Amino acid sequence: MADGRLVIGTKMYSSWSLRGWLAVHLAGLNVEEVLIPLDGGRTNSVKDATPSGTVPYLEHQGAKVWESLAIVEYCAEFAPGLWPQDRVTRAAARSIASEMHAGFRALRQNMPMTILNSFPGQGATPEAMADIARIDAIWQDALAASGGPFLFGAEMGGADVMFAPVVCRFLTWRPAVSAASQSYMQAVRAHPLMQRWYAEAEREPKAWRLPHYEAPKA
Ligand SMILES: N[C@@H](CCC(=O)N[C@@H](CS)C(=O)NCC(=O)O)C(=O)O
Repeated sequence: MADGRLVIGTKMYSSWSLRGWLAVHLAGLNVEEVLIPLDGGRTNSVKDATPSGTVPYLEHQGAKVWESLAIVEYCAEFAPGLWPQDRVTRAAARSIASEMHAGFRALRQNMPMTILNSFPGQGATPEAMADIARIDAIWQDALAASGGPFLFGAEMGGADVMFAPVVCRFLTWRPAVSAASQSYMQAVRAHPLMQRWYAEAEREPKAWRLPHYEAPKA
């Protein structure tokens, strides 16, 4: 029997859900997956099922956790390896994870996560490109210090979880990034959990597709 449930949204589109889902699976929590198709606005069934009216939302052994970064932190209590062991490196990992959680609005608005689509060169507003330059620098710094293939070494960790939907966006919208960031994107995409997420997204019903995510940005 499961120890709780993880409520998520449409896998084709829900970037925040991907974060919660990766964290829960990397930590090996035994939870039932409850998937609610998003309607592109405030989805009533999400409002009814979660305290914040958003996904992801985790209930596990009496704990109720919303906000993707809080879910990563909760999962790290069961799998401390989600954060680097070294205090200074851990501070860097938490900083970039928090920066991702709080920022990069222009990227999110102009290059939404829509993982089954390919819109190379679209959505590249100056503001989105400024966000992308910052992300490229963050990734290059972390990879240079750790040696990769993930941001803080050999395994996918909490910072990678927070940036995984950005990798998905970049794979769809294809902005120019450094060679180091391209290798990083390949490593993230090749991770077994990412392969599973993409495969499950492909099996989602066509009726769940939303026009906002299915057209390239001008
Ligand atoms: N800051 C929140 C953001 C969560 C969020 O905005 N999730 C979107 C889906 S990706 C949502 O639930 N939107 C409401 C809806 O689509 O009904 C987090 O980190 O979890």
